[in-house]
Amino acid sequence: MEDLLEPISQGVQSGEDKRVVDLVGKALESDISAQDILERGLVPGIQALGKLFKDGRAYLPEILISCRAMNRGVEILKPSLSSADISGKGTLVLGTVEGDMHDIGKNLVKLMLESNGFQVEDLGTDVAPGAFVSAVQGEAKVDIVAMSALLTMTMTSIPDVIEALKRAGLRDKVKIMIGGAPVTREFADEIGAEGYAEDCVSAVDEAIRLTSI
Ligand code: B1M
Repeated sequence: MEDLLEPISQGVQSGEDKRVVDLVGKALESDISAQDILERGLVPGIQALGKLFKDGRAYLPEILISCRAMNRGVEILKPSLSSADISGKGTLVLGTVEGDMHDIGKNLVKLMLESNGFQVEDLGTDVAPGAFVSAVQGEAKVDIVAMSALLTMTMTSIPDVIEALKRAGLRDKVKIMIGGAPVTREFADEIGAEGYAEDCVSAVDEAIRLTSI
């Protein structure tokens, strides 16, 4: 299995989208599960590049090229990740908070939630507090407002959304779930968010927990 997963990770790191597409296809044909390909091939690839970026050994254009390779790999996995038995488990409004353009992690969270029977309204990136409020008002029933933040600077937008929901009289009608690299369970507790997940797989467990309390 590692014979294919490691090269997938390498392909993402070097931004070779055609190679990634080819290898992901081969991995699926070899009966490696879509979840393993995602978690043990594609995601480690982009994470390894993140470390190089931090150390000044990779630059933004390289990251964008790798993101494209990662996204093309994810596209191929989508049909295999979709659950055959989609029964409505609950509705989420999901977005990356204001000032933040990162969406790879958010898109994976969405993919995993939808694959597990949740309905997700994706508001995209750089979502202002008012847009979260309008989205909740626009749906018949929203169970969870889910926010992703990848920058230390934009984490502070999360309490702004909670405050906007309070002002609109909606706070008690929804649960809040947050995540993203700098976000922690402690931060969630501090700002009064009921839910936190470290990765896209645990986001599903957390959404199930939140919709059952
Ligand atoms: Co940016 N960036 N970036 N970047 N970028 C980080 C986040 C950074 C840590 C890199 C670094 O310095 N090592 C750093 C932030 C430092 C900080 O504040 N702590 C950083 C910076 C500084 C910046 C810019 C300011 C750079 C600049 O312009 N000088 C700039 C900001 C732009 C903006 O948003 N306003 C910027 C820009 C970019 C790109 C556009 C080039 C690109 C984003 C492309 C895109 O998303 N479409 C990018 C990327 C790719 C990264 C890194 C390399 C990778 C992020 C990623 O996609 N990871 C990142 C370094 C890193 O994280 N190691 C970095 C893979 C993804 C699968 O993981 O997003 O963590 P992640 O999601 C996980 C979990 O966190 C969790 O589940 C996901 C899947 O398992 N999760 C949730 C996420 N959301 C969740 C929500 C939930 C639950 C779980 O519930 C709702």
